[in-house]
Amino acid sequence: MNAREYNFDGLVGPSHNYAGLSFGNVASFNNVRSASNPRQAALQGLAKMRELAARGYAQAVMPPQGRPNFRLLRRLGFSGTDADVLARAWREAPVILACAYSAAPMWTANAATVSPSADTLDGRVHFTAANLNNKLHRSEEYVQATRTLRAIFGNGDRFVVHDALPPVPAFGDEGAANHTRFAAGHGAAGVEFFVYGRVEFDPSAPAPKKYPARQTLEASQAIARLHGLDPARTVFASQNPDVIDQGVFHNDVIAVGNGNVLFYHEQAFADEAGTVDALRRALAGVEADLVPVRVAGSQVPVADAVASYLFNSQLLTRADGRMALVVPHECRENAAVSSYLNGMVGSGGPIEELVEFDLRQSMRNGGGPACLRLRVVLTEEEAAAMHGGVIMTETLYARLVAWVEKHYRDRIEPKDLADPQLAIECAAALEELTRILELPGLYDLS
Ligand code: SUG
Repeated sequence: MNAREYNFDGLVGPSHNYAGLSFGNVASFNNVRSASNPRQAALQGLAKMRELAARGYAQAVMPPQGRPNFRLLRRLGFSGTDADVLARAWREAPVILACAYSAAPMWTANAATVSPSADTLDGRVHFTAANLNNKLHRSEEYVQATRTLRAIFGNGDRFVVHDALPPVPAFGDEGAANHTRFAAGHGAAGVEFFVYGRVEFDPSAPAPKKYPARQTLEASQAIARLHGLDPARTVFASQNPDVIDQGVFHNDVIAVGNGNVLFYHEQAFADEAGTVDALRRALAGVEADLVPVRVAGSQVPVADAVASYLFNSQLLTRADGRMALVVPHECRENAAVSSYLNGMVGSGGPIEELVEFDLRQSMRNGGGPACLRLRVVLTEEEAAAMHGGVIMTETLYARLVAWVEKHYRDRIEPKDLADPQLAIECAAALEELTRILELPGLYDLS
């Protein structure tokens, strides 16, 4: 079947900031309380979307979430007018205020897990919004993510958007950051690959010691059930707990897959040989040959992979069937990674081309090219059935750039989160955005 992979990139919101909220995410911790530039962050993200759309890839935009999250603040006992709530939260619990202002919904790889119709029992595209319950600042994203996905994929004949899994540690779910799909082509029946960091009901299973494992096996299995996946075409694998302890908080920081290619670090999985073998066997069942592109620790140490986000790249199939790797500039600034990439391109392997972007504003919070996008494979009929107002075009790009330039600040420091004017500016920006994207009623900010 004719199908394309749409990349839904998160549009960075007007209060983009660095709050050091993600224990286990090295960049988030290192940049705590430094000043951010929301305008530049949004423009960097839009430039990536525009360039990839211009190169012929199917590209769409995922709107930002409402900030601050007044519902969270009021639930935690901050009351009065909006300005009172902000002032008291800043005085008594600045970390909670930062959580309510978190920039994190921009990383839409964590918004949901998506199974294309070629993989599901009922032939519809299935989405499950991720509960992200490992971190307070991400634990309510699923409310708006579900609402946004239902607004875009509202056609029940073609799509189903499931409620998030129960928001408890046993079902910790981080969405597509721990999920990859392999297939001979986007429209062909595929193999869905789930990577988890710990097993709730088996205390003897491998688990990290220093940093939290955010995804559980139980969550991955529940999603596979909800989506009606064929067990013969579903593979579950344990992440290597040692690399979680080195800052690999999601599997997409150490591996990425596309088509029949798995680009990964030798230390990514608890059982490398068993994992690659399970994938190879499952792919054989859909008439595809797995092509592993393995990076050894002697070529790129884990610390360099984490610092450069080499594996948080987008692996895209070009119109000629060859593949391009979309990497952040940081990959060029790291000697080991840059030399690896020079050797890889043109070596006869499946990855033919490198595309580089400046995504520094996102990278400083631990989000690379792959974090910024949610992959949704759609047939032509499904693409026609989704809301078209979010598809990236030159016209939409120009309108969004003008909108960013009108509404966004170029500097936010921690103390600015207490400024009631910032909340007013954010609300005005989103109100106008619903008109640009033709999504009235997208937000319930009451
Ligand atoms: O969950 N950072 C995000 C980064 C998410 C990256 N996504 C993928 N790997 N797919 C996180 O750790 C930092 C926010 C702050 O510190 O202000 C943050 O949430």
